[in-house]
Amino acid sequence: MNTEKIIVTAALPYANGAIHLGHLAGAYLPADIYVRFQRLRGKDIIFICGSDEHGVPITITADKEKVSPQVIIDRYHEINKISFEKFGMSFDIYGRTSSKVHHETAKEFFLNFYNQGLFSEKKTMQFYDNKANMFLPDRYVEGTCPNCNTDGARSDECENCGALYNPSELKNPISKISGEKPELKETSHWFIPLNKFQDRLQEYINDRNLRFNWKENVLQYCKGWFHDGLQERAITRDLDWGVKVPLENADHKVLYVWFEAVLGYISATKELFSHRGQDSSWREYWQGENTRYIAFIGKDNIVFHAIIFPAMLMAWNDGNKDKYILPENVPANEFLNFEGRKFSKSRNWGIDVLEFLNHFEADSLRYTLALNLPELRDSDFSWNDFQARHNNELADILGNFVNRTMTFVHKHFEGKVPQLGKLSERDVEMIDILNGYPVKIATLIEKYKLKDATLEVMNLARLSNKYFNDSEPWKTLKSDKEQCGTSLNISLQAIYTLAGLFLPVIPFTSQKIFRMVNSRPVEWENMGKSNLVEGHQLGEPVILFKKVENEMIEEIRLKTANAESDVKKEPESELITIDDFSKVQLRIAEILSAERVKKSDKLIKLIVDTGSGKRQVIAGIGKSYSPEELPGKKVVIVANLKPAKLMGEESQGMVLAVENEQGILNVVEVDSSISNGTKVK
Ligand code: B3M
Ligand code: ZN
Repeated sequence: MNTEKIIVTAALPYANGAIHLGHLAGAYLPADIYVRFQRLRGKDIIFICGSDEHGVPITITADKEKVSPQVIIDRYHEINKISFEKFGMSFDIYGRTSSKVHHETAKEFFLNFYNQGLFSEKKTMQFYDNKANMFLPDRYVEGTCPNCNTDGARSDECENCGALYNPSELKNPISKISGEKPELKETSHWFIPLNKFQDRLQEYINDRNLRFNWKENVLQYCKGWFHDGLQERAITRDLDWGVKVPLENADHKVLYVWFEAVLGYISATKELFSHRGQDSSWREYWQGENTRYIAFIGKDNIVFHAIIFPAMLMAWNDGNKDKYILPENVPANEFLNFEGRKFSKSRNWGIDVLEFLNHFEADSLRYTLALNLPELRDSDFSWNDFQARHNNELADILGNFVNRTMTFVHKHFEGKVPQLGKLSERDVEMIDILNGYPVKIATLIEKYKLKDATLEVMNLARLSNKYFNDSEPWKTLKSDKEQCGTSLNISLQAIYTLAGLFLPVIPFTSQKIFRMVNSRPVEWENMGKSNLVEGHQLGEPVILFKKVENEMIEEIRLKTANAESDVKKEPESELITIDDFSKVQLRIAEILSAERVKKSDKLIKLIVDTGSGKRQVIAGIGKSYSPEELPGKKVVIVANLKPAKLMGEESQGMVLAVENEQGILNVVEVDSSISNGTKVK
């Protein structure tokens, strides 16, 4: 049997903006920790990432800046590549979906499916801008909602009331490109029948979950999709930017960005091995029976990686001799907030990676993020926490332990590893602890409990510090030099173990420590053993972490949390009287339960307690929240709204929410101490 191989991929970020801390905590840091760990275990592993350079997100940014999409992708590909390098991401390749190999790979998949007769071709009506001579993707058209009459509704959905409709129903449509009224024109697209794969996908996820323990948030999300029933999905678009549909009569049509972006993992692997002069080796990974494939992503990408991509690979495998492997696991994280709020570029809320690393070390950030990973639910980055973690843990515990041990050995043992003499009970205990640690940490990392793994390694640093203190080498130096040497020897082995086990999380520091002890990491399993032999000459001690002072935090806080000053001013609309306002009854209600509305990824059915009873409210927040995170929230509802039907479900009221620049909704919440039914004035 050929030896086990591992592919790890991290979501390909759109090359239309700079990576921020939220991205790092969502997918990239977890992936990097995992990969570095597996490399230390001697595994044959490849780590794949790159820029996602197609789709409407890119063209919209380009339109806004009045430059070509190429300018945008070149700029952000470069920025993100450098950001990742400085942050210590150890990708084997950072590819681009604009590459030739990628276009060929994507076309190959499309044609293969096409020739298998997998697709259905269907005619639909789509907005067309006569002035700009192009079909308008959804986000390029705005109008008035046919359901609630709100302006600014998209061509097929209203963010305000959650209604879904056909583009032909939208009132007063306006093209965002020309500002003109677009016309509806017939177009045809190719659809992939995901419904035909539903049973096999469910079986696949069940199987992988039983064997590899999928994360609860991912399972729940998939369950929601299966519950609603998978539908046919259009995999082409009328657009000029992207991978051209490789058929005659398909001018101005490209592959839907998600259809080809996931294939970017495969094309980047091809590129990696062609750089290495082993053109066909990519198959040993993607088509090797003994390959484990793990896809790290953020929660908004779950459906594409756990459902659509596997369905595509199944479809390929149905019609071809060379079979692709499917993901073993898709350990998606939830979102990271910044100082209690969602990241927002336009409101200047949050911080880009490069900016951060202009002020602080990558490892301080990696460590803090690792301890705040949104593994099960959304989490938060705060400057106070960052400062405290850096000062009280990295500097005071790890840095201090390494430094005091190293200086002591240099001062009293000529910088050489002292002999191990007779062992006291304390010594034996410490040696046992060190021996047991690699397995303990490995078990956590294999389960994607990276937060716990990081906590535990820092605990080892605490224990080591305590061991040093309790051994009092400064006393035994005079009373019992052999015993003194023994505790220093064990402390040095602890430094070595810490450097090894911390390598996946804080690789730059780890390297410094290995240089200090003048050695190199052994395989993970052996990291807790006596790896520094007696008499081994150590290197010079250096300070690992300088303190982060309050002024440094205040300076950057001002720079990066300038939210209020930047909020857009709403144009003054017609004024209303206080009587008009008092017609609207706003009340506090508590969400008791939440579930997705069938066949809608948008709508969530809420049962709320309004103080005077329970009622059902349908909220269009399904793309921003999973049902599990809603119960318990105290929200504001419009209590005297006429009941309305949404996708067949009656809604008795409306939940207030605000939308950020990424289109993520935040429900307006109040403190849990406010009672249900309280009037909002
Ligand atoms: N570019 C979405 C995102 O950046 C998308 C991921 C593609 S992974 C194949 O979140
Ligand atoms: Zn509406």
